[in-house]
Amino acid sequence: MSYPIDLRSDTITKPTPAMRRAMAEAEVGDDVLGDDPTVKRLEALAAERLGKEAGLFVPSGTMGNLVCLLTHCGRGDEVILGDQAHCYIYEQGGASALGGIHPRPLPNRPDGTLDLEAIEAAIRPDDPHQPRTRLIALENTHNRCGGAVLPVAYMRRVGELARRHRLKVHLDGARIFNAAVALGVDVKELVADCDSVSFCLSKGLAAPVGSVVVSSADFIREARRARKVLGGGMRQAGVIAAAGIVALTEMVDRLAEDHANARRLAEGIAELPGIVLDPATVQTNIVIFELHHPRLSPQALAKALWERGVWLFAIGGRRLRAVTNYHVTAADIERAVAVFAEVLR
Ligand code: TLP
Repeated sequence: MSYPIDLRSDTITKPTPAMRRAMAEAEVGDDVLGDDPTVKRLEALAAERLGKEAGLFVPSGTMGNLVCLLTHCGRGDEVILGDQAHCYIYEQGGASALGGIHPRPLPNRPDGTLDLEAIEAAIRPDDPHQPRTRLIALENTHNRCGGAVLPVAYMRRVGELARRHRLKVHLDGARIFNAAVALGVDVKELVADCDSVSFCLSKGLAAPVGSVVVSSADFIREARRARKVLGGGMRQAGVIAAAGIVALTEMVDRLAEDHANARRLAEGIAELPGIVLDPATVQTNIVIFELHHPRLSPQALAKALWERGVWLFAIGGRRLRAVTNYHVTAADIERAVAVFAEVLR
């Protein structure tokens, strides 16, 4: 049993011993000059895994999304995206602040999808009064929708719709390997209809830093320019890319353990006083629930749990979020459930 039981996010994961060794031994060079063999190896591996031509190593998921939006869209162009999307809510509006890109938010359904008819209806006509629709951005798994998985068939249908209207599709695939593992499909299949994908190495896969953007070779050439203007050109970045290679080769399959732990946590707390949660909706490593308790606000619950060594976040309104990760064991989950029971009863 490890203390504290840190369920604030999967971003808290620390590098594994194998990652530390790979980092210490990494061959490096100046990656802005194209000299870092380890970064190149990671980019090629990521592209191969996701079935795309090329990859680009970036420092964060936020930069991955921003680089892609800046590459797809010019100033005044519009991106259709979910009103619960990470890149709409949690990225400081970077695409509009830095790129003049106009967001067109549509309601995310509880399963993380956008209604296809609503997408189609939101596409602008060729009219000088209006911005030009360029891009549809999806998120899979969907963070604010409780780690919901967008299935292959849905991704396909959005791809078909986009092609019919000559639009591009970007995927915030921060947790795309969680989605692939939950569905039991090859990740390639899940992203086949996406023109660009940004995925994170430093969440469930436990690398200390970094994300990778994958797409066509032409797109990645342009994205590399966008990364540079944002200050994301890194020099001897092989030191961190080495951990990313271990993340991709050794850490994907074990995500199933995080999913099982999340489901168990949900089942354990769902019946407790004040908790509103259907455990059947927990598909991956994120558990979002509401609290309607006579004594405790969500903030008060988070504080009481914190004091007893169980860490999670209140995320607004009545909602709280717990995220299982590499450092949380099945025994920790049983302990966390017992602490919840103690606080809520
Ligand atoms: N998400 C973080 C917080 O920012 C909320 C978390 O703890 O979940 N896309 C998605 C879907 C994400 O969940 C995140 C991070 C990002 C992008 C941004 O990644 P980073 O933090 O590497 O910039």
